Amino acid sequence: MVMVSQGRLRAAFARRLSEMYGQEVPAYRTLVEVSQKVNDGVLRRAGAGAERLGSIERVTAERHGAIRVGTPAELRQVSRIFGALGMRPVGFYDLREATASAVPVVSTAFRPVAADELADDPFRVFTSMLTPADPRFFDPDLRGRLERFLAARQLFPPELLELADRAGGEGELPQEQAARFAHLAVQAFALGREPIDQAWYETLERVSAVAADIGGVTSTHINHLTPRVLDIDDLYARMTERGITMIDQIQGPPRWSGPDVLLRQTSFRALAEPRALRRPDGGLTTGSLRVRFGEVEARGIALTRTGRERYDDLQARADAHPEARPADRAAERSVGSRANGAGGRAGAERSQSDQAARARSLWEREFPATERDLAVERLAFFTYRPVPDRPRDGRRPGTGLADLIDHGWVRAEPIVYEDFLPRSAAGIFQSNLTGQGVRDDSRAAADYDSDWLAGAIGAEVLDPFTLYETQQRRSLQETAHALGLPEIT
Ligand code: OOG
Ligand code: NI
Repeated sequence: MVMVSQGRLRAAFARRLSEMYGQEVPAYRTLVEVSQKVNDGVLRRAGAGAERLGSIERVTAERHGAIRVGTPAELRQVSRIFGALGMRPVGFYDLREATASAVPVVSTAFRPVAADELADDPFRVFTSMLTPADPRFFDPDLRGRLERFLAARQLFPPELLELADRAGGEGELPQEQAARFAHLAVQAFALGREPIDQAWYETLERVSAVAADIGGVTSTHINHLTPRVLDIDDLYARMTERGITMIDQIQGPPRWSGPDVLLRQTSFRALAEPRALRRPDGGLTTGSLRVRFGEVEARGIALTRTGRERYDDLQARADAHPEARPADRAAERSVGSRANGAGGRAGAERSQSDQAARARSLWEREFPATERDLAVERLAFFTYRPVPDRPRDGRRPGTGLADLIDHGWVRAEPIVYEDFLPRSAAGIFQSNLTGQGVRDDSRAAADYDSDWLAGAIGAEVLDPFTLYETQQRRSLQETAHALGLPEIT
């Protein structure tokens, strides 16, 4: 019997999902096509340097998706399905107050964690769960109706979950069942066809478009599928040339002359799609909903906690520039009224490009501009290796990392950032919402944290920093051993 490993199952699922999404959302095909052109260009320009943050095979196949579910029980099922693909929950993101719009969710990302699995196919899914218990969004009556609605629906057929458990338990599936699993899983994440209860959907939409997207329908869906590019500024320009209106901003670190770190993302709103709606009088009608969008990203080196604090601080300072405030406020206000006039939009663009320029100059001044400095200052994560043709003149190397790198004993290879950024994620949510919704800040938030999420999923939620740290530490130990050093400091 031919068996399919979890890794191969993950790659097959990601491929099929991409086919489905390409059929349903034509703009995604354009995005993939343009991404490919951008990557080809970088490869031609930069040669092997283009592959410093992953082989071109990995980068070309690399995607992340996003889904949203309603209850801990649904999240546990999602965890079983992604578990079958060798993906574990990593990180806790609380997006509830990260935007001006109402985004009542907490999130994690399911992804592979081992370096070889990531190198093979790093497919990841940003997964959000609704927080009906948060009284800032839902009053007791609405919460009760919402929870009853969610409890009555079934997102995943039992056959899919059974196959998932088998793949999860045994680490593989026979070929035929693997194909069946991939088929059922892709179906489960396609856009639902069942008519939507219009009144219910609109009730939720008044509170939050995200709540309606999750709790107003009887199914879930992939809401975007993001390819990876090696030059996101080039991609942004090319998409704009093709007449696709991108959001005003590339989220994350600015374009600058130093190494790529963390994650830069940008997105565009997908077209409205026709959906069957059930009117209050019971009749059917066709409405249109915008629930899917396009996104693209460039990935860089993972930062340590200290590096991440530097990043957060620089971003906050680029935003908080005193002269920028009034313009930024105007830009925020204009988000909701984009359709009404070009003035607000031009203002928003100006303030966005000012923000980008400020961020860039801050970075050029303050952020280490070489991988070497990021390594030595312990701001970013690397895999360390002994240099094969290191000096062999009988001298003993010192144990300091800086010396070892500078004198040709040790090489540092960047560890790619495999996770998400809460601020960017919130920006992605925000940029694709229609109404602002409402959040009553006079009420206390319901508590949700990483431990709560782990309890809900019934599995450990891994800490991204710990994963990178472990990988780095192991490589330092192995390198020390190979060089006959007690340790590297
Ligand atoms: C998820 C948005 C977050 C990202 O790349 O930061 C995200 C969603 O809209 O459901 O995908
Ligand atoms: Ni995304």
